[in-house]
Amino acid sequence: MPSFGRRSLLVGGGLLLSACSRPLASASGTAEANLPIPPLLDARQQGQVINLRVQAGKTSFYPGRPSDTLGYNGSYLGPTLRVQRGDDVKLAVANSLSADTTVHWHGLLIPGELDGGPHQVIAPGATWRPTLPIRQPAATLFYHSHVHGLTAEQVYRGLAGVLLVTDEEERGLGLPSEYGIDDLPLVIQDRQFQDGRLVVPSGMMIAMQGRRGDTILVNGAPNPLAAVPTRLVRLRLVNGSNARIYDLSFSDRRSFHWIAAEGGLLERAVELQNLTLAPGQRAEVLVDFADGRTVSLVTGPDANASMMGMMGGAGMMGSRSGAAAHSPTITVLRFAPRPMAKSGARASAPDLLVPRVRPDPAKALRRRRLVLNMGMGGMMRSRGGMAMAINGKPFDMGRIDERVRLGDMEIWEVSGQMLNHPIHIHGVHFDVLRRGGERPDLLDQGARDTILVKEPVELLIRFDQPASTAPFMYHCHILEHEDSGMMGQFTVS
Ligand SMILES: [Cu+2]
Repeated sequence: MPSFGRRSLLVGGGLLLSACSRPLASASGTAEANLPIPPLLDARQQGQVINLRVQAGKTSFYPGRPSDTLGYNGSYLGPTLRVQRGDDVKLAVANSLSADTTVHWHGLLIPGELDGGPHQVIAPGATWRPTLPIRQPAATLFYHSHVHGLTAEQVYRGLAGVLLVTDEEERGLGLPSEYGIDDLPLVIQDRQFQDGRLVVPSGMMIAMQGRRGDTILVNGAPNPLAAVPTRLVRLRLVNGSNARIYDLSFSDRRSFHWIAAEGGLLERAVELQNLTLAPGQRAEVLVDFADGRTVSLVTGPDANASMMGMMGGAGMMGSRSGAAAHSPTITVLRFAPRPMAKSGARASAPDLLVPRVRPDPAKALRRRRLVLNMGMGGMMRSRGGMAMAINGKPFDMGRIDERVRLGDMEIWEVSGQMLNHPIHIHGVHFDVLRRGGERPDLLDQGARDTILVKEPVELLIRFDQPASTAPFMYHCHILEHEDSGMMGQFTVS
């Protein structure tokens, strides 16, 4: 624990983002930071040109305690980018760091050479100019660094942001859509602080368990307070943590409606009381604040916490980083509903969202099997003593692991050793067919790009994006596992 109380340090804690759509003054006179809202860059309003500058800076998560951080167009995290289906958007990403970086458009269905994976390195001083064709349904996506070997540290220090795709179909549903008012991006991250300054833990246990922290940040603010209107509000939940899996619910156990997974809107809204969100996953939910009561979004223990205990993780279980992972529930952020100007959005969640033609598993032409390996000793040994690999092979930039035919449908059976691992596959959306040989879980539905596996999970995947000049990646989204070799690459041609 830091040597001083957290609460007393939060006054003015919203200094981190250079521009916000909402004043940062304390709403209720409490000492909590208000929720910062990342600035919105709408591609249409910018003539379909978006400029991002990758930069180093100082962020005071706590007043008078600057930390060394990274951000896009700011010192920590980046603006929310909004693009429309059917448009072509020109990006210019300038790297002003002294290290290589990349920007991966996580969830965007675009060809391999535009994907921003480890092969699209932006050297210090260079600018990368991809034109992104947006040809997919409305969704909450995620952009972040994906430079091999440094992904975990660069994301931990702040290189991540939200990317929104919109379309006519989504706008026709009357969902809450006033950015920063009743439509809130919430990037949830756990981070480790010492005396109010961000620290970057390292070592063998970190490679095993991923970097975790005792403090939860939302949009870069520790445990903030969000002022929301006393009506239906849409939360776009983004797990931007390196390794932590959240089990999210409300402190009063109120139910909410889950309306979108990584790939976009579901066919029907699903009423839930809690929702699991693994690193790299996103979920959109509708929450009714009409009763005006203050309520908190809280999380239960990490689904991997008990396994990490069995690994004897001293670093994890010690006083510095154990608290957040093991307390029964901890607060992510608080909501203070208050009357605000009326909107045209609907008052309650719709039952039906968007129809979707589900891919037919009978059309799958091939089955592949991926085992995410985590082991010690033998052929699996690596520098840190803990070896990360897929199908026994640690990641190699020079090796193509799988070759897929463009337009084909396949079933990939993915399982993970020791922990629950969030598998992310670039360039595709997929459906979960079976989990552990049974029907998928309620939370497995929808078009997905990242899903938790331990028991074998069958994914039905259609490969519609070419990756011939540069391959796509598949990897564990526990970023330290990815950096340590739990990643493979495939071509589509
Ligand atoms: Cu993993």
